[in-house]
Amino acid sequence: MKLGILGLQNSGKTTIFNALTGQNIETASFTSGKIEPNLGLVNVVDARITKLSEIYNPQKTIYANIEYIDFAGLSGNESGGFPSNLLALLKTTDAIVLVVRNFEDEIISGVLGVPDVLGDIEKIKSELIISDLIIAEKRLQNIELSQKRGIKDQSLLIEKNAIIKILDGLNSEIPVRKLEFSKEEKKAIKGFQFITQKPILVIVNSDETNFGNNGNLLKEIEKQSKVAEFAGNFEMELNNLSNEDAKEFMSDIGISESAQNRITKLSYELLGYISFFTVGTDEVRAWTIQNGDNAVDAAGTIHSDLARGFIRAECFSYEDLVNIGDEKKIREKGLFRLEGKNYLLKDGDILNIRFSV
Ligand SMILES: Nc1nc2c(ncn2[C@@H]2O[C@H](COP(=O)(O)OP(=O)(O)O)[C@@H](O)[C@H]2O)c(=O)[nH]1
Ligand SMILES: [Mg+2]
Repeated sequence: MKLGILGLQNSGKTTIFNALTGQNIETASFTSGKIEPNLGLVNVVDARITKLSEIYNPQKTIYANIEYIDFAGLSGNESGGFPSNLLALLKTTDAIVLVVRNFEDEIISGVLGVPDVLGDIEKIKSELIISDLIIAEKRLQNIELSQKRGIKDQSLLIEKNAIIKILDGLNSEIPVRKLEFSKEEKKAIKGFQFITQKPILVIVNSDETNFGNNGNLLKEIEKQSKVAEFAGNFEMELNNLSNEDAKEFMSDIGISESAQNRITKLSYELLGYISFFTVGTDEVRAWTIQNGDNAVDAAGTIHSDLARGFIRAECFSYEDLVNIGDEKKIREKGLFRLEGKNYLLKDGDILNIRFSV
C-alpha cells in the first residue's frame, strides 16, 4: 500500500514521515526549496505474522508493507496544479494522508498565523480539486477537438459524459470519489487517476501540550473525513528512545499505540483492506486485499497464474490455528475447508491455492 503525505508548508509532514518511518530527514520551519519527495518503506508489523512465523519456522517471513511518500510541493500556491512529476507520483498512491498544523510555533505562527485546522483542510482540498479541474478541462477540450474532426465513436461519448459530470462536480467542490458513475464511465476515466478520487485520512498534528484536548475539532472533521490526532514532534522523538521508554512517554500523554500502528489500522479501514496469509516452511507471508474480494482475487494477488488456473482454495483461519494448535488437528476438527471461486475472503484466512495452468 502506498500513502502520499500532503499538507501545507510547515504543517509537520516531514516530522510525521520521520515518526512513521524512523528516518531522520531534516525538519525545520521554512526550509529550503527542496521539492523532491521523501520515500520510506515500512513493514506492517502484524502480530499474527510473527506468531505464524513461530509456528512454521519458515526460511522467510514477509510482512505486508506501506510505502510513504512525503511530498514537499504543496504550499498553498494560487496558480493551482502540481508540478507534473509530483502529480505522476501522487497518482500512484492508494490514499492521501493530509497533515494539518495544530501547534503553535513562534516563527511559523509569525508568518502563517495561529493554527487554522479547518481552514487549512479546505485550502488543501480546493488545491486538489483545482488540480483535477485542470486535467478534466484539458481532456474535455481534446475530446471536443476530436469530435470536430469527425470522430464519433461511442466510447468517446461515454467518456465525454463522465468528464462533464466530473467538471460539474468539481465546480461545486464535490470530489470525484463522491460522484456516481456507470460501469462504462468508470472504465473510461480510470486512466486519469483523479486525485480527488483517492480517499483521505486527515492527521491533526498537535503539540504535545494540547494533544488529547481537541475532541470537538476532531468531531467536526470526522463529519467529512476519517481523522486522527498525532503529536508529530513528540512521536518523532520517540524513535530515539528504547521501546520501554517510548511506551512510558506515550502513555504519559495518552497515546495508546505507535504512530505507525495507528496509521496502518486507519488506512486499512479507510481503504477497506483485509489481510490473508500463506504459510509453509519456505515462507510465511501476509497479503493485502480488499474486503469483498473472492478466492480468485486473492489467488491473483499472489500470482496471475494462480488466478488463471484456479481450482480450489484450501483454507483455514488464523484464529482456529492459534486456538487449536496445528494444521493436523484443524483437519480432524473439520475446520480445514475447500473453497471455490466465489468464496469471500475473511481477514485472517490462511490460504493455499490449488491451480493448474
Ligand atoms: N511544536 C511542534 N512543532 C512541530 C510539530 N511538528 C512539526 N513541528 C515543527 O514545524 C516545523 C516544520 O516541520 P516539518 O515537518 O519540516 O514540516 P513540513 O514542511 O510540513 O514538512 C519544524 O520546525 C518542526 O519542528 C509538532 O507536533 N509540535
Ligand atoms: Mg517537509
